[in-house]
Amino acid sequence: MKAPKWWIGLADDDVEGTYVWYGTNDKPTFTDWSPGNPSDSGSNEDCGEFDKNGGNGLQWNDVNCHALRPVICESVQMFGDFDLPENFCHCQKS
Ligand SMILES: [Ca+2]
Ligand SMILES: [Ca+2]
Repeated sequence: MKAPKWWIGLADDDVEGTYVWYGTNDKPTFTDWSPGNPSDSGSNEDCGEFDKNGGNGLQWNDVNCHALRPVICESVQMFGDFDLPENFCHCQKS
């Protein structure tokens, strides 16, 4: 993985402070927020990201949903090693 940060598919844009998985609205059974996060800085951070430099490394941070990040996708099958383009997606709900 080349990018330093990636979307992980968690958001609290429906109910502030309650993070759910994008697409299912299930609450996560595991979290790995970096210290001090989720911080909702500026009352403006509703999407979760992996941060390569976060906390102990690859811990989670909440950030503005309009930030552009590559996305990590759940898959049941490996299709080989490939890189998604930079700025491929963001987690803003439509
Ligand atoms: Ca938030
Ligand atoms: Ca944050």
